[in-house]
Amino acid sequence: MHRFFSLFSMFWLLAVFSLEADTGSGFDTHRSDSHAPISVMGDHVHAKGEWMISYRAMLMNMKTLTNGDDKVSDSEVKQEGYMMVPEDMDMVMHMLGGMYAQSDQVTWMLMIPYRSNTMDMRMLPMGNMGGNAMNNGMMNMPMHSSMDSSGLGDIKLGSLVLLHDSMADRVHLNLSVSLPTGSINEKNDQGGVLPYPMQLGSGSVDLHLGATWLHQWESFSFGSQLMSVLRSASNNKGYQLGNEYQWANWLAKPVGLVSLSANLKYVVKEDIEGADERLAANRSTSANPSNQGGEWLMAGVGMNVQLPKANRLAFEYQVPAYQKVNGIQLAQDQVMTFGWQMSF
Ligand SMILES: [Cu+2]
Repeated sequence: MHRFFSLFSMFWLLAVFSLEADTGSGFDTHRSDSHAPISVMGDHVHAKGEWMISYRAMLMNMKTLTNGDDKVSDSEVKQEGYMMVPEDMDMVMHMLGGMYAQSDQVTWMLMIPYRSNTMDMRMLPMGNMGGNAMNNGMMNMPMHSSMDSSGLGDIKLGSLVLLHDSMADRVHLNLSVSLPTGSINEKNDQGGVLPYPMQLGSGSVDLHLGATWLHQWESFSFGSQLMSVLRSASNNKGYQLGNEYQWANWLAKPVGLVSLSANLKYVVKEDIEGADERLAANRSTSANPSNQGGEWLMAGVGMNVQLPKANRLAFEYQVPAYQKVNGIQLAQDQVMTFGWQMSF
């Protein structure tokens, strides 16, 4: 936590001291690299009266059961008392976005996500589980199973407020709120509640606060964005997702209508507080509230392409350069983001 606060203050000191006195806006919003890599959201503001609509698809894959930053074996997991482990998880998020600039200083934004998740599970070998397991009817359960969930996620709305606009730099604040429109009551065919990562929303009103700094050189650009997701309260199932903190830093090189980017993003997600009483925490590792969150350093390469009529297409591919999960979880494998944007 305070690690992030110190990063935050460093970021602002750097931003404030490195910016030249305001010499009027010269920031070129028409360059191919004036938009960040597509996985970064709320990266740019618009000029007064401008609209933008966008679509993003994010595909995330998780595999390899991990304890902290190390692979973990079945027998170690069983020793902790779990009956099942996840083997593989795919998360897809489709996101519709809208932006409107009320003035050069204030841009409003709306994001509507649709999520779908699949998780393959494996029963741990019975071995010394003995009579208890048999009495619970565990013998009748298949070795492998899979579960899925899909639907609307948490709708987010908010504003971007431009604080500084000079020849080479722009700094804006990201101020948004998400509403608990995503379900936290997803169940399997037998009516059992799905574990935390399979739910579609947080169940709480969340604040999304951050700041973005963009700098342009003649033939390169740099961007840095700090974002936080702060949960306002416990949800009606008795738990609260952990707060999240992200720090993305990217370099982009415009080559005509194409922008090539490299992005390094540090993500911290805190553990869940409380628990969904309907989930037995020893049933699978992902049903335990202390096996959630962690830290990830994601490295990505991406491309933005400017097309006629203010259309843009973008793609980014990210892999973890480092990760350490809280407790036992599947490790992040890769993230792909596709996007289309059109302004008018
Ligand atoms: Cu936009």
